[in-house]
Amino acid sequence: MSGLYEHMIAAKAKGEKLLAVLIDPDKMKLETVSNFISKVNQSVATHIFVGGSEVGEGTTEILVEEIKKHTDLPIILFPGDVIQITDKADGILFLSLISGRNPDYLIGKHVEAVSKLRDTTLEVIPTGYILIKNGKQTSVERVSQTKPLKRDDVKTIKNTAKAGELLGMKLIYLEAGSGATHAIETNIISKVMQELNIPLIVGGGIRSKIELESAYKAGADLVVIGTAFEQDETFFDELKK
Ligand code: 1GP
Repeated sequence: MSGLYEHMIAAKAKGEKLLAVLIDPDKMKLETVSNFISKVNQSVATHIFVGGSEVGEGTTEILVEEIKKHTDLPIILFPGDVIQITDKADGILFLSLISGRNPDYLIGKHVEAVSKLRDTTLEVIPTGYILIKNGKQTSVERVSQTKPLKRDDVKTIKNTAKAGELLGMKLIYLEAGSGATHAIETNIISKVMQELNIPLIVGGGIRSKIELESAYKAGADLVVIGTAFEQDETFFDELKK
């Protein structure tokens, strides 16, 4: 599969909204993949993201192979670490945690990843990853040892996103954190969207169709949902094609 980014750009130009279902290899059992993916296939989801903050070596590859057996949707790695890179997926969000100041997550892990990426055909999509405070400590915060940006400091959030774009990143991802108690506020999404020419991803704490639509309306081009589907697969019924 090629042209993942081109497809995102084309969708943005047409005002078509995208939805990624996030699957954490640490939480998904192989025997439940087939049933779960059949629900994804019947929903409006356009992408499957695979990744987590703390995933054991080899787990991601086995899971991606299993998912591939059941869907034609593009599978994009959303890796918390270099060990999650596998050629079995179609693409990878090459995330730089630009809200933080930990050199490992800004550039260090990326240097480490290159020897693995060289041997793959993955489409690499440079992504500015911005963690925004949601009230409780997220696993990204804990693992990366960085502080999220404050919700009320919209100026810094906007400037961070724009700096990412000016550095040549192709996507900006506003992250409230997996299982966040509050999704990113719509005013933050719309202010950031106004700054950017590149597609905007929003994720973390989105649990209802209303919240999903509000994020789209505010300017998110692609929304990522993981926990809500993990906790209640009937949510897919509300999102049928
Ligand atoms: C987490 O943005 C993703 O990295 C999705 O978050 O699990 O809260 O949907 P949820």
